[in-house]
Amino acid sequence: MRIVALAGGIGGARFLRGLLAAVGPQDEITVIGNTGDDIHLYGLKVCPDLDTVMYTLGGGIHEEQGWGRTDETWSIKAEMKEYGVGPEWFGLGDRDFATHLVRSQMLTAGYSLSQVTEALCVRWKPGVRLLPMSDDRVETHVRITDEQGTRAIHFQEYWVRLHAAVDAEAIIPVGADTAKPAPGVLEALAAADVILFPPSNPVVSIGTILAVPGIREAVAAAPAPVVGLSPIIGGAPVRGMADKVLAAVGAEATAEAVALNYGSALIDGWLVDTADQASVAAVEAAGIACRAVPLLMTDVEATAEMARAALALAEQVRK
Ligand code: FO1
Repeated sequence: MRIVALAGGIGGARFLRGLLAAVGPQDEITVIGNTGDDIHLYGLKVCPDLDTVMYTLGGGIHEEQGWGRTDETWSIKAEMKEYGVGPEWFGLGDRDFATHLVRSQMLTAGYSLSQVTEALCVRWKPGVRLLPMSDDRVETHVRITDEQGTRAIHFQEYWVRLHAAVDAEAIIPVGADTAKPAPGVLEALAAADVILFPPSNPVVSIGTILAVPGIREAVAAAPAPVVGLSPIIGGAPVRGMADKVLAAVGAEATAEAVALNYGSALIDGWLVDTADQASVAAVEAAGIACRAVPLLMTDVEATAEMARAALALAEQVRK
C-alpha cells in the first residue's frame, strides 16, 4: 500500500515511528515534510521538521526533546557566545551543526533541498521517502504585539525565545504564495492509496504544507481517502503551541474545531481521543467520519495502534 503523510516536527515524527511499526514490508511511506519552520543562521539553513523526522526515524534524535541530536555537545554554541554572535536562544549542538553544514554546502553547490534531503537520508535511512513540501524558501512568521509594538517575527523566535507567551495575531508563511511543490509531491498524492494527517500542528505544520499552491488541491482531488488524527486532546495540545496558532486563524483548540478547520472537502476521516468522544457526532455531522480512540503516543506500540485505527478508518471511508 502507498501511504502519504503530511508531517511537521515532533508529533509528526513520533506518529511516523508508530506507522512504520504498524505497516508491512509491502507498504511504502512517503512523508511530505514542513519546511516553514526553516531558519537561516550563521549562513546555514536549518530545517527543524525535516531533521526531526530524519533523526527520529533514523535513531539519532534526542528523545526527551524531540528535536536535535542525542549525545550532543555545545562547543560551537559556546564559542559563538564568546564572539557575541547570537541568537543565544536557539540551541544548535555540535552534531546538529554537521547536518546544517552538509545541507548548506550542497545548497551552495546548486543542489535542491529535495536532493540534499535525499542525500542526508542515505546516512539516516529513515525507512520512509522524505520529501520537503517545496524546494523554494518558505518561512513562517508570526505577527505579534508587545512592548516593542506590532511586528512579524520568525516562528522560531515566537516559539523558542518567546515560548508563544504572547498572542499570535497572524501566521504568515512567507514565500508560500510563490513556492512550488517539490518534485514528486503531487505525484505521490495522486498515486497514494491512503493520505494521513498525523497529529502535527494543524496551522504551522500541516497548514503550511497545504499553503504551497497545488498541495491542498492535490489532497482534495486525490482518489485516496484522507484521514487525520487530532493533535488536541481534551481541549489542549498534547505539546507545543497549537492552541496559540489556532486562535490566530480563528479556530478553537478542540479536536472538533481542528477537523472542521481542515473541512470535509479535505479530510474524509478524523480520529479523536477517547476523552473527546462527545465531539464525534459533531464531526460526523460535518461530513467527516469520526472515531474516538486513544491518541496519546505513550510508546511505539500505542502509536502503532493509532496508525492501525487511522488505516482502518481509511478503508471504511474509501469511496
Ligand atoms: N526547540 C526549542 O524549544 N529550543 C531550542 O533551542 C531548539 C533548537 C532547535 C535546533 C534545531 C532544530 O532542528 C530544532 C530546534 N528546536 C528547538 C525545535 C524547533 O523549534 C521545533 O522542533 C520545530 O520548529 C517545531 O516543530
